[in-house]
Parts: sequence; C-alpha cells; structure tokens
Amino acid sequence: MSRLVVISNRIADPRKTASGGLAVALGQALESSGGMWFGWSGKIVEDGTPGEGELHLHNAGKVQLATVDLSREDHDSFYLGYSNGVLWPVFHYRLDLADFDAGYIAGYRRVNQMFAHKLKALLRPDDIIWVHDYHLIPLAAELRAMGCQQRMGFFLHIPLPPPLILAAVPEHDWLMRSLFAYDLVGFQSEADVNHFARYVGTETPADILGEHEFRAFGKTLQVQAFPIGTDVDEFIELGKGREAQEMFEQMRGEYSRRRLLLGVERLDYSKGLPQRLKAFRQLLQAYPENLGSATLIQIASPSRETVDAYASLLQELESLCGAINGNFGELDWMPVRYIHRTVARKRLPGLYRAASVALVTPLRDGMNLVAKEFVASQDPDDPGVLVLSRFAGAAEQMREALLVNPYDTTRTAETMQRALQMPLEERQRRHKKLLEGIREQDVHWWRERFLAALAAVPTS
Ligand code: ADQ
Repeated sequence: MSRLVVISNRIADPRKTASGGLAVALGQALESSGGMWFGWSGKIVEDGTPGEGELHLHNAGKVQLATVDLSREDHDSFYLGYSNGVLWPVFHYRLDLADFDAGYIAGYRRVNQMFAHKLKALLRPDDIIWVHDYHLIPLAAELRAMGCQQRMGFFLHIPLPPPLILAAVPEHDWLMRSLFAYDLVGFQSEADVNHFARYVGTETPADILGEHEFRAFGKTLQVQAFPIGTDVDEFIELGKGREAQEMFEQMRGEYSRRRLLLGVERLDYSKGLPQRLKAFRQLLQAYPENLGSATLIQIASPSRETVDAYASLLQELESLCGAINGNFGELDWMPVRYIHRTVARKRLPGLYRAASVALVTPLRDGMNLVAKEFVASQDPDDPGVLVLSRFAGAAEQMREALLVNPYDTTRTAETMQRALQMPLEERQRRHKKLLEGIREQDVHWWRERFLAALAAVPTS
C-alpha cells in the first residue's frame, strides 16, 4: 500500500479533539497508510536569527508530523500577504479588498519552493501526495520541477471565482497553469468546477476532453467536485459528552424565556456578519412580537487580526451590536450577545442544540461546516432550523434548509421569522432529510472519494 502524504499550511495532531473533524478524517487515512503530514509549524523566526526553514519531525501514533518554521518576512508575504491579502479576497469575490501591488508574490513563490525542497528529501517514489488549499497552489509544479513523479492531488477548500474575477489576479495564468502539475484537482462545489471549466476554455489553450478531463501544457488533469462533509458520528458523540451537556443546560437555563438565534464563525468578511446583524435588526423592527424574546448569540473567533480588512470589520460589528442593543434592549433583555472568542469544540454541540435557529449566511463560502455541524447536533424530536446562504457551497447539498440571499435584508428577516415560527412537523421533516444527506456525504465519504479518484487517475 502506498504511503499517503498530506501537505497543508497548518497541520494538526489528529488524535486531539480540539483539532476538529478534518484533522481526524485525514488522520485516519494517514494512520492506515503510516503516512506523513507536512506543513508550517506555526512558528515565526525573527529576521536575522538562525532557524528559518528548520524541519521538525514528530510522531503522532503511526503518523509522522513534519513541520518547518517561517521567517518573519516569508510569513508576512506568503501567509498574510499573498495568501490572505490577495487570494482569499479574490477567491471570495472581493476584488476591492485585494492588495495586488505589494509584491507579495515573491514570498509566495519562495515558500512554496522551500516547502517543495524540504518535502522532496522526505518523499518515497510510490507516495501519494495530497496538497490542501490556496496557500500551496504551485507546490506540485515546484515538486515536478525537481523531478518528482508521484501521484499528486490538490483540494481547494475555498471557492474558485468566475474567470473574469480570477483574471484580476496579475499572476492568474501562472497560478492556473500550476494546477496542471497535479493529476487531480478537487473543488467544493459544481459551481467551482464550472468556473474552472470556463476559465480553462477561455484563458488557456486546453483541450476539454470530457466533463472532468482537461489537457494543456503537456499534461492531462482530472477535475471534480468533492463537497467536504463533517464527521457526523463524532459530533453526535461529542454532543453526549459532559462539556456539551453542560453548555446546553447552561444556555437553556439562562435563556429559558427567550428564543435563541445563533451564528458561529471565524471573524471574516466573507461570512456576512454585518448583513446578518442588519437583517436581525429588521426582524425586531418588522415583527415586534420578537422584542424581549429573540436573542442573537454571535460567536466570532479572532482570525488574521493583523490584516487591515479584519480590523475594520471588527469595529463595524462592535458598533452595529452596540446600536442594536442600545435601540432595542431592555434592562432584562439584550437582543445581541456578541462574543469575540473561540468556543471549545467539545462544547459546540451543546450550543448548537440550544438554538432554535442557526444563521449561516456567508456572502461567499467554499462549503461551510458550521451548517452541517448544527444539523448533526440537533435533537431529532425537536430540531432547530437552519437558515443558509445560497452562496455557501453547502447550499448545493442542503436544499431543505431555508435558503437566503444575505444581501437582501428584508427577505432574510422574513426568513428568520419563518424559521422562528416553523411548526414542529415541518422542522422534523426538514431536519430528517438534512441529517440523512450529511450522514451519507460525511467527511469520510469525502476523503475516500478523493483518494479513490486520485488512485484511479491513469499515470502518463
Ligand atoms: P472556514 O472558513 O474556517 O473553513 P467553516 O467550514 O465554517 O469555515 O469552519 C471550519 C471549522 O471551524 C468548523 O469545524 C467550525 O466548528 C469551526 N469554528 C468556526 N468558528 C468557530 C468558533 N467561533 N469557535 C469554535 N469553532 C469554530 C474553510 C472554508 C470553508 C470550508 C472549510 C473546510 O472557508 O468554506 O467549509 O474550510 O473545507
């Protein structure tokens, strides 16, 4: 059996619950093949001090964890700069927030080259290589340039935008050409595959050999949608644990006379938080029966705080929450509880279960696992309702959610009201279908499908 080698910007110890379902799912595949997980250590070496690019090897059970340190300059240009200041906004359709002129591309190339160089020394000829996400698009091309001939797959966790948006990135042709160094490229949704096909059809000399097969630059590439899932059984088990139960009891006790609406995400402009708060304000204005009752708990964990766009989002949110609480709040009821923190994974299912409505309303999102975790955590006899943005990848699969356009404040508020009023029988029916769907297409299904497709690619 070939060894699996996973490469991602950040790695996690798959044995720890805090690492999350994705790490556990990849960990299982890595364990069964005695595999290796390679990425950045999270450590930044200040410029001028030794240790840049130093390789650390640890064993986590049968899995080898290999990490490298980044210099301050590389961290700033590769991670904060090109990955999160150019690719993240553009791939989420936010050209207005992209910093094209700062020269970050050199750092992005340098780190990908450095990763390839360090990794090559650890590789075996029959390894199967699976690269994750936008930080590492050119990694396969760098490895190929060094003579590596292993099977290589790439999965993009974020959306791929339409060709004309992608074409705004000055290096778009180089980036997309780099994808052809892989044997298989996976996207989250059919919409992303469609954008890729259109890009290739209009911007490259590729031959489209079939719905999923393209040939260009002397290389054939398979491309498919592999919608990522959550580990439904792990989440149900976590929900039975002490921490989740305590969370649930605490919330139910504290809000016994209220109806809870819940938002959980990293603080990010792609998640549509100001739009959600405005729709919630509209809910209170248009449906006054919710005054004194409807309470929005918004958890937004700190993320990329040194990138400018994130700092101004934080300010905007704080001021919107303050205004809503000031205008509508009473001595014994605050409509918005905004918490700028991460919730421990073991407590999350209890929080999800206490909510009558989950608001998952990103402006654009590759998939969105919170939507799936919310469904997995519900009591099937008395489930909460999922309000989901049509612009999340998850909307392609989760058709029984209440789908909204988060830019449409009035209709989103109407949908919140509908969710709060939904009869029990309809809630149960929708939840049953949603649960069946996420269970069938869980994170293990995702991983197995990707790896099976990669193993099946004919080698040239
Ligand atoms: P993210 O943008 O981080 O991921 P998402 O999928 O919603 O978005 O969340 C990932 C995980 O983070 C979930 O397991 C969630 O529980 C956890 N999380 C988020 N906020 C949290 C908080 N405040 N406290 C505790 N835990 C929190 C990217 C893409 C997504 C894609 C994933 C996986 O942007 O579209 O679904 O990768 O491919």
